Amino acid sequence: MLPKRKRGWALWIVSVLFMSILVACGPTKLTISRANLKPNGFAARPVLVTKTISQQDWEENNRPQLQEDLQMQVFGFLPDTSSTQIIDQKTIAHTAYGGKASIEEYTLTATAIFNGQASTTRPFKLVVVIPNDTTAPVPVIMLQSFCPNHNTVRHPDVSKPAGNGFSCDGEGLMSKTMNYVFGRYIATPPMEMILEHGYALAAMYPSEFVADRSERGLADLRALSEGHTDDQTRWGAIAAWGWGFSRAIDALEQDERFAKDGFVTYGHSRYGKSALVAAAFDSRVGAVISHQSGTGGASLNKYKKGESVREITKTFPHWFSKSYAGYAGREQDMTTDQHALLALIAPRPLFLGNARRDVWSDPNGAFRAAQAANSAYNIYGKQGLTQVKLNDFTPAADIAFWIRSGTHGVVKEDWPAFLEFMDTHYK
Ligand code: GTR
Repeated sequence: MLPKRKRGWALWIVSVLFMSILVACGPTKLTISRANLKPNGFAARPVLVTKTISQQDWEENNRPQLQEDLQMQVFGFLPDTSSTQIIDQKTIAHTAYGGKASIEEYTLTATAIFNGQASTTRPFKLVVVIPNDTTAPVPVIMLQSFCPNHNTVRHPDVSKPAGNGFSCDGEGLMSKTMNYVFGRYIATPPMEMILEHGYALAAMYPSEFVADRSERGLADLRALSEGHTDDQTRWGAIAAWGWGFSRAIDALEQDERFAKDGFVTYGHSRYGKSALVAAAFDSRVGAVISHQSGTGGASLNKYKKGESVREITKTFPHWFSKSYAGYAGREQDMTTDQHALLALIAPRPLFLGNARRDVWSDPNGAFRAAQAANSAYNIYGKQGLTQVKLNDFTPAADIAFWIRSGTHGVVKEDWPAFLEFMDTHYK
C-alpha cells in the first residue's frame, strides 16, 4: 500500500491520464459544447404516421413493421421464441439495508430459438432487493450495468461473476476516478432511497451472457443465434441485452410480490439503449427509464450531432447488426430512425435522461425523436411528450424528458428525478 501522500499523487496522475484518454476520444466533445434547449434541425423531424389510424391497425400492421425495420437496419434480429430456466433461487439476506429489505439471488439460463434452432446462454445471476414492509405488489426497477452485481447491490454474499475479473469495486483508484468522472451513482444506485420510495430492484450484469467485448461478444452472439444465417442482420449485444431484461421478467412475473405493470427497465448509456429495446419488443415492460442512451438509443441517426453511426459501430462492432455499420455516412438511406424505437413503447411511461454537456449522446436528437413518437401515444388517447423545451421537465407526462447541467454519468440529481417519474406513474 502506498503512503497517503503518494496515493494522492497517484490518484491525480491516474485522473489526468484518464481525462487525457477521454479528451483524445469522442465522449469529451460533450464537455466542450452544450445542447441547445430548443428543439432544432427542421430536416430531422421524422414523421411516424401521416394519417389517423386505429389502435388495431397500429398494433397489427405498423408496430410489426417498425420492429422489422429496426431489426433489419439497426439492432439485428431477436429470437423467434425464447424461454428462461431458473436453475437456483436463494435468499441471501432477510434484513439488509438496516432491516428494510431482503436480497434474493437467482441463477438463470435463457434459451433463444432462431429458425427452429435453440441455443442456451451460460448461467447468469439476477439479484433482487425487495422491500420488507410492504403487503401490496411493488414495482421493480430492473437494472443492467457494466459493473457486476456485487457492485450494484453491496452485500458480501452477492456472487461475483464467474471467470470475469472486471469490477467497479472498492477503494481502488480506478473506481474513485470513475465515480469522480461519471458521478456517484455510476456503479451503485442509491438503494436506501429506492426502498424509501417503495420499489424493488432487480440487477443483472449482461456481460455474463453476452460479453461486452468485440471478439468475445461477437462469438457469444453467434453462438446464441446459430439458426440466423444472415450475417448482416445477426443481433448485436444491445438487442441481446434488451432480450436479457425480458428473461429476467420471465423469472419474476409469476411472483405475487411484484406489480404486473411494474417491470421498469432502467439503464445508463449502453444499457439505456438496451432498456429501450426491451420495452419496444416486450409488452410486459411497464415503463422505461433510459438515461443518456444516445446513438442507437433515443437519439436520431439522421442529421445527428455527437457520436456518429460510423464512430459507434467502429468502436463497438458487437453492439449492433452489421447492417447498421453499413449505413455510416448514408444514414439518409435508412427507412427507419430511433423515434420508431420510442414509438414502440407507447402508451407506456418513458423517461429520457440527458445532460446539457453530453452532446456526445445528442439530447436534442433524442428530444426530436420523442416529439415524433407522440403520434403513437396519440393513437392510445395519450399525449406523449408535452414539453416544448428540453428543460421543462414534466415527470407526470407519458414521455418525461430530463436534462440537467453537467456531463455523461449518473450524478446526485439523477436518481431523485428517476424516482419522481416513478412516483407520478405508480402512486
Ligand atoms: C460511449 C458510447 C456511447 C455510450 C457510452 C456508454 O463511449 O460511445 O454510445 O453508450 O459509451 O455506454 O458508456
